[in-house]
Amino acid sequence: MAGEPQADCLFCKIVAGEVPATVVRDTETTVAFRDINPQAPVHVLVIPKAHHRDAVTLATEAPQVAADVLREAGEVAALEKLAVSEGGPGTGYRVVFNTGTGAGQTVFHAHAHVLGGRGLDWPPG
Ligand code: DGP
Repeated sequence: MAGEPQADCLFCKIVAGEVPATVVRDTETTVAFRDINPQAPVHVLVIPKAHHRDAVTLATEAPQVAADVLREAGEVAALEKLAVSEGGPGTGYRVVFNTGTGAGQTVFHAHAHVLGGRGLDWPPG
């Protein structure tokens, strides 16, 4: 059933506390933790606690939780002083949802990457 924990899912194991992670925020529906392989000075993943395979599937199956993930991305950015309202050089951040293997998705449990703390090129690679 949609949203049920999957035994072979790494991020479900992080939600369950079976795999350790450096958690920066925890809500009823989401958890945010530092990426193990950071691509920027700030690189935090925001995930729904429920299992959905990617962000668009999450938005279809549980739209309120998709909104929670996006709101939490903003909370993480504020916590990490990336939010545009902080002003100054290097502010602003990117929220990325890699979707599908061709786009670089390697963990099939929906997650937002929150990246910042350095200049971010456009277009991305
Ligand atoms: P993606 O490639 O978009 O599916 O992103 C998956 C991210 O998950 C990738 O940036 C690395 C991160 N990651 C993989 N394994 C672990 C882990 O065990 N702990 C943490 N904190 N992050 C992980």
